[in-house]
Amino acid sequence: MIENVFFDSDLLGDDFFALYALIRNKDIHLCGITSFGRRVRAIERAKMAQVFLDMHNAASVDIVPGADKPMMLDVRKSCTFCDEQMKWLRNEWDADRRYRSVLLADESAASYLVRKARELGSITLLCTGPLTNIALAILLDSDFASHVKDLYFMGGVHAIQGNSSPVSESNVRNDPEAASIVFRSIPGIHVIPYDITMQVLLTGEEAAAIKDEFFSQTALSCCRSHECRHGGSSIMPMHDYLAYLALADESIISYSNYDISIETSDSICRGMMVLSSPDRLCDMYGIAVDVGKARQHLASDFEVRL
Ligand SMILES: [Ca+2]
Repeated sequence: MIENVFFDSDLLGDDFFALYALIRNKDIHLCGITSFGRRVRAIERAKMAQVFLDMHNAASVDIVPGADKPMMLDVRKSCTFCDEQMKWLRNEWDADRRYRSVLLADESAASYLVRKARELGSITLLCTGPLTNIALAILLDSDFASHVKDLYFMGGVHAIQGNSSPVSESNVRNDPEAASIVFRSIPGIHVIPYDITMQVLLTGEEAAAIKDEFFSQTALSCCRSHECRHGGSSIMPMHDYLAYLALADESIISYSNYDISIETSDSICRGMMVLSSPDRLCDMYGIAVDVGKARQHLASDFEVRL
């Protein structure tokens, strides 16, 4: 059993694949969700997560909205392809339903994480968006990092061209200062980088074959987004779902040890993840993924023949 898990996410598109797998996995105890917003604000994303959890009978999970912008940068342009699916969830919120935990009073995501870390003593973080909320928690409480048992992060790129700049991946590039604080403060981070998330893919045909309509339509939106932005084939890379799998099944990903830092200078390298030879407590950078096994999990979690 993996106890005291918190999901910090920008809750859009493939984040919901990770969330669904998290709540249906009986070996993981998901305590709370914290959201990061941009064009669609964190509160709106938290409401969508609330609707989603209620639909799937996961009523005991806390949901707390977090930061709406990076620590220093302006908000950058983000994908709009999932807007229809998200709008559908948002409309469900507007209907006459009773909601419980979203907006835990006036508490921010960072102070919520600090409070829960103190209460529980030890927490595990699964992070599939920019690391702003985690960095703010570290700044709020100098002991916060010592309560983090494990942190799994979808982000960074090394061996291939990035999706945000030639040398950066968007979760890091969208808030390099936050990522830098987190990597300086928490040792032993499991990094699930773009290099390997681009190896676990759904095709457009496979997306259309998913039984659940919400996931099928979301996957098709992600396929269209990829086709439009990168050209070529209609595919959905399972970035955030693979980060979930790294937490759920340690045999899926092989890691190499590096001392990881983030380039924050105002240059074309801003947001680059720098891997140095380890000379202190190491981070773990994913270098290979068992694609067959990852697709088996995917087929089972989303009832689709792959
Ligand atoms: Ca995400």
